[in-house]
Amino acid sequence: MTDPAGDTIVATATPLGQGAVAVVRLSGPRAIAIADRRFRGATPLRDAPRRHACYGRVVDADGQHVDDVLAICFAAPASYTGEEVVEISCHGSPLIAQQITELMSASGARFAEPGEYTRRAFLNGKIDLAQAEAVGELIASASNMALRGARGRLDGELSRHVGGLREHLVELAALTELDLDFAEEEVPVLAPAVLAAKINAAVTRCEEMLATFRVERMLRDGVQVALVGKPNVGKSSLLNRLARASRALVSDVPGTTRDAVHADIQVDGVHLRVTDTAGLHDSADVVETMGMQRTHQTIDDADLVVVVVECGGDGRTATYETNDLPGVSAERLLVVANKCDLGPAPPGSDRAVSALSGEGIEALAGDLVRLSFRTNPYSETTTTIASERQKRSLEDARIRLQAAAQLARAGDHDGDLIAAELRAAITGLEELLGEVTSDNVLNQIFAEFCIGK
Ligand SMILES: Nc1nc2c(ncn2[C@@H]2O[C@H](COP(=O)(O)OP(=O)(O)OP(=O)(O)O)[C@@H](O)[C@H]2O)c(=O)[nH]1
Ligand SMILES: [Mg+2]
Repeated sequence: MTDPAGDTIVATATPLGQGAVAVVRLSGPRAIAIADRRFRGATPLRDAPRRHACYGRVVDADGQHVDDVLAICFAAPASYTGEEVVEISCHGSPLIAQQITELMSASGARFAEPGEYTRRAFLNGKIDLAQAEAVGELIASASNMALRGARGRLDGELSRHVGGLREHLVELAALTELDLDFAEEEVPVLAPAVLAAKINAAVTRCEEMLATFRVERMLRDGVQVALVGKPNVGKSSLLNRLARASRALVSDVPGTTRDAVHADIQVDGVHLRVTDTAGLHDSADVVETMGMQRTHQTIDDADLVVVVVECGGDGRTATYETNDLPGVSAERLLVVANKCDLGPAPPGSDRAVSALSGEGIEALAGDLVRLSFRTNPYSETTTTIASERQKRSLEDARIRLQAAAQLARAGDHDGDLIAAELRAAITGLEELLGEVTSDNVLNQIFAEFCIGK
């Protein structure tokens, strides 16, 4: 196996804390031999059947009983890492798990680095790089939707999609190169217009995948929703209603909220991070001005900006002027009229709610999710990309394909240039899958993993 260090690693695979069971995992060419030095069961692990739970004890160097355990041995390559693996389940005490890990280390195993098991799985060809990243994403998923995306990538959806595109480009490049070989013959294998159309179709596929990046980010980190508006319109009251908890101070004094206040809520399996902000108006107050600067930052970062106005107000707070929020495009904007218990909603508002009575709040929560995904149509079957790295590789591929398409459209038989661009695009896709990769890239990816994964 392509074990870079040729050594056997050990780590606790379960979180440090009390639980029913903790698992210590060894992986490497001597995993079973090392575990056997501390395992006492009906038979030594080396003679036990593979993938079979073996009951026994772990003992320390003096033969003292450390814990009763179940050990399962996996023979290479039929394991998570593709190497020989032993998983030892002990009682879920962090102390016991640590003792067993240390005993295995004293018997010849090395403490694993973060993500080293998954890294080995990648290096041994059990999974590709997009799938390795999906392991981390799966564990970090904060919502059901995020989980579904990560699950799909781990199952190889993205890899198949990108792999299919790469195959297609390899064929196109080969046909283009074929044209070069028969350059004297007047009729090209592929007419320039046909070639350009085929390359353009590949550009579209890259763009479709790139468009999913924002969606995945929203699913993973939560959708950022900003509540903004004039003072006293009820932004903080709305936040509290949405969060079903008293998160922000509410008072009839304008300028109550100074700092940004967050509340995390789950709607339809999506995690929304709603931020209440300092009311926007002209103020000489230093602290309030600082708060308003924060408001502008929150607006810049938001996926959706909810402008709160009020019903039956003094007129000044009931209207929203587009020039109040320069730089916020219409599709990122929702105007919500609060205090609908006091009167009709002012013209120009998209929704009417009452933070006081709760009217319209549930519907609003659902709308926040729908609107956030409006510009990024997402369905359960969409193949999504999740990491910055995947995005960069796809962008590289797209730029090369666009250049190739332009050359093809020009139709001046620049076959070698077109082929070179196609080959460069193929390299971009191979980078995404991790077929060409550097230690640096791997270090970056796996540093974000936890130890034992
Ligand atoms: N009648 C009625 N009053 C409301 C409603 N929502 C909020 N209020 C009242 O409006 C006043 C201001 O509410 P806040 O939530 O503090 O308003 P805000 O927009 O956060 O104000 P600042 O933080 O000062 O910008 C309070 O007295 C609330 O009780 C509503 O739906 N109906
Ligand atoms: Mg407030």
